[in-house]
Amino acid sequence: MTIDRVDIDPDTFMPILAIRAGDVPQRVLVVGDPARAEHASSRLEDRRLLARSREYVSFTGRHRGEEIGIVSHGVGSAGATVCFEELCRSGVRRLIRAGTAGGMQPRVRAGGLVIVRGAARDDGATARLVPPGFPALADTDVVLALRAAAALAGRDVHEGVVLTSDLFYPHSVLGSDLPMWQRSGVVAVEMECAALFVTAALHGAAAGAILAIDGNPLDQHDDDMSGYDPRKPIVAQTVEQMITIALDAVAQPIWKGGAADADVHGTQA
Ligand code: R1X
Repeated sequence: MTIDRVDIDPDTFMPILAIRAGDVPQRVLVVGDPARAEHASSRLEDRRLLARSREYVSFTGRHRGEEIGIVSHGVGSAGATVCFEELCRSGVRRLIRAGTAGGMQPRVRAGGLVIVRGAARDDGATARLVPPGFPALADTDVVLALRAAAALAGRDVHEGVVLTSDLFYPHSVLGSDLPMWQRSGVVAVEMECAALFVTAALHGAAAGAILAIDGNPLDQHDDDMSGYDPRKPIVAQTVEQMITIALDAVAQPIWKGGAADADVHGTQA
């Protein structure tokens, strides 16, 4: 089952991703790292490189019989929003981010996986798009698709709200606000989910995210991130599982009448 393609001229050129709207599938896996996009795309059948442009590399191919795109969005909400906006303007209807994040609760540790339900908007880009009260929510059907794909992969996952921050390395002037966010109950910290969820919502597209945990800065008493080391075997293994789950979820049927067909308030279109 598919949802209707939105009415977009297939020859519209997306200037920053350097892709033609008509070449972009309705379902796209987005990842931060261009090398990870390239690596994940090796899982696709009939893989085709669409473009390499700045930090954005775009591939298409098929997974479980569905046309899938894989696109890198870089680090941080400002640049990632450019990517998400051009994908939505190209007619993408389901976007799943597969990325890395820091654990924010003691139980959320390196090697864990988090399915994201929503993101605290501590980023700069979404503040320029919608008022502060607008929530950055994952699409319910995408969350369910990710849960089902994780179960198929035999993986336990955490689930919850994450913090999307624009700051990776804090400085002594203002210090780190991670302890405050930990008290709020967020399960992980990363840098792009809020931008994805808000941009998708504004286009009536369905978005979600799954994150591989690469460390836990507060557990490690590493508030200034000086001990950050994502190159652990357990993280590499978890990233592979995350890609499997995310690809399966992005390829799952898009339910007619699901949130992808709803307006931003959840009313059926
Ligand atoms: O979202 C975060 C950012 O893209 C996760 O990894 C990058 C920084 O390490």
